[in-house]
Amino acid sequence: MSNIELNQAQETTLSRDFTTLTRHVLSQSGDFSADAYDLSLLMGRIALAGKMIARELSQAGLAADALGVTGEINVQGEAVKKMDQYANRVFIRAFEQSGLVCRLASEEMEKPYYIPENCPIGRYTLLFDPIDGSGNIDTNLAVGTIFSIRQQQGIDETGEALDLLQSGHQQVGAGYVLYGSSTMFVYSIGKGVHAFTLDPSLGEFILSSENIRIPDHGSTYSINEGNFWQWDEGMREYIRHVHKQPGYSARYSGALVADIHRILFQGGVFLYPGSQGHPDGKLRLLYESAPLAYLITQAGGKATTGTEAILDVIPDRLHARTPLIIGSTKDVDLVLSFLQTRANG
Ligand code: P6P
Repeated sequence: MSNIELNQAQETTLSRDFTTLTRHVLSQSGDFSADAYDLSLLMGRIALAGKMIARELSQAGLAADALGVTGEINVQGEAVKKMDQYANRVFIRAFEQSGLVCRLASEEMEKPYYIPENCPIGRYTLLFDPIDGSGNIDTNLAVGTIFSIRQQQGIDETGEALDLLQSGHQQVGAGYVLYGSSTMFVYSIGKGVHAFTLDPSLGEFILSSENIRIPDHGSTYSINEGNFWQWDEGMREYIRHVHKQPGYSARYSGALVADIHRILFQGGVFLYPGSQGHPDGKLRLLYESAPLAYLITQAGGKATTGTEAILDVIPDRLHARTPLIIGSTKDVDLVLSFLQTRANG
């Protein structure tokens, strides 16, 4: 490599290493307004929470009393993992005295958590699933955090968060942190989808993929086939189709974020349909399906309940669930063709 090429390579690396998350969000905003700075700072606080959770996860296997369950049952009726509780507390601490977020709504909390010192100056509500896929923690498999950012509209006098019961189009930003072989931060504020990889030596998320576009088709279909006999006949016919067609691979990790991350980069479709016992499926709209639908749509993909675009769904309660079919446009459309054929009899 000539000296000139070496310098160019070093310049490229330097330029990349200085494209940190907060700088990127600011550049995405296109201006240096107070709103742009607030969003940049907010994203930076989420990233700090992600780094703290990543650190705890990396040591969970060694730290006494870090794995396993707390013995409590959350609002979802699920056993609370110790890491779920820890991650939820990290988010609360990350946003106290931040002046940014007035209200936190989490899978782990029945009601939203208000931070009075941040209201009304804090103009955002952060909705999040602190650890998605926490069943994977005790076996050291990938897990994630999912977040959705909405404007705080006025003071919620009743504390019922009725202003949050709006469609996913109200989101001003969304993303996830993936705790995998590396820790990644993927976000959008409506101007494309961008991925950052944590450089532990710097303690910074560094830009690794910008303006990600999901392939319009992929070989992956991601679904828990253990529920096969619980699904509608149209969904079963789709599964029989991909079983018979060459070129499909089943991939299902038990963590939504990990499965979506694969599909974002390689294409394919993730499905968590409704079932006879649970017609609304399992996944929660406001802090799982809607933020991921925002991201995948921004990347050129598609997300639907099977009858309605996820981003159009208006929930009737904070912890509402929806069926989810999400991924490459051609693959989602193929699923819909089976569902609609069956529905039309
Ligand atoms: P099942 C994890 O509990 C989660 O919410 C998602 O991360 C994951 O995709 C799904 O549920 C797994 O659910 O019923 O297949 O174990």
